[in-house]
Amino acid sequence: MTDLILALDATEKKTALSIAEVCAPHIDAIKLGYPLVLSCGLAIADEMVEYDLPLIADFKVADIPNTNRLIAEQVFDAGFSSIICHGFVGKDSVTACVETSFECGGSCYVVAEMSHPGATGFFHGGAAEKIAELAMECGADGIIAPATRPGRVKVLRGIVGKRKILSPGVGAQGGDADTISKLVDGIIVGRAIYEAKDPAAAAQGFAHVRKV
Ligand code: NUP
Repeated sequence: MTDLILALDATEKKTALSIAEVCAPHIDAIKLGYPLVLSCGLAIADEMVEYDLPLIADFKVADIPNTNRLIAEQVFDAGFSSIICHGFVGKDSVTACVETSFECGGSCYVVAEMSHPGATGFFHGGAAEKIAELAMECGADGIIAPATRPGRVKVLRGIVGKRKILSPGVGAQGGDADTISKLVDGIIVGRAIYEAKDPAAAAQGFAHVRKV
């Protein structure tokens, strides 16, 4: 049983808001990333307040510590409750995101391994494990790990213990909700919901894996 996080990558503001509105009763959080924020601005977070759901900023922040801190401050000032950062940039950069999240009353998730096929080129061979260890060392709230590779999620679970795993790749990327929901704390679903003819019904279709 898991949380259902809607990856709202629709780029048209009206469409995005109407999808969020109809899906809100069936989801546990909304993840916004570059597609929607570059199209509508960070203030889109304000317009989502009425749905009363945690907002996750998926900017995969990957810069020097000072810039990471400045980015995280903007994100939390805008009303987000969580931020996603990259871990390969190292301990000081991840720490900047984690500390800023803590100071702002939010949470921070570190990408340990990505879900797309090409991710194996860099994240396999020990890198994902090292990043997951780093995320724990830095006090992150959890990691991002791929729904497309449940076996890898099990390995990473061995490193992060009870800390949270949020998992993208369900649906459009081929990940299976039933399998992965037993292993993680949140599944992240984008196109399978927001591109559906009836997004609310598509979101409701995941009700059996939600912990409600
Ligand atoms: O490894 C990752 N894979 C991934 O798909 C890390 C991510 N943050 N994402 C994001 O999850 C991706 O950018 C998109 O917003 C969402 C998955 O969307 P979809 O494939 O379900 O449409």
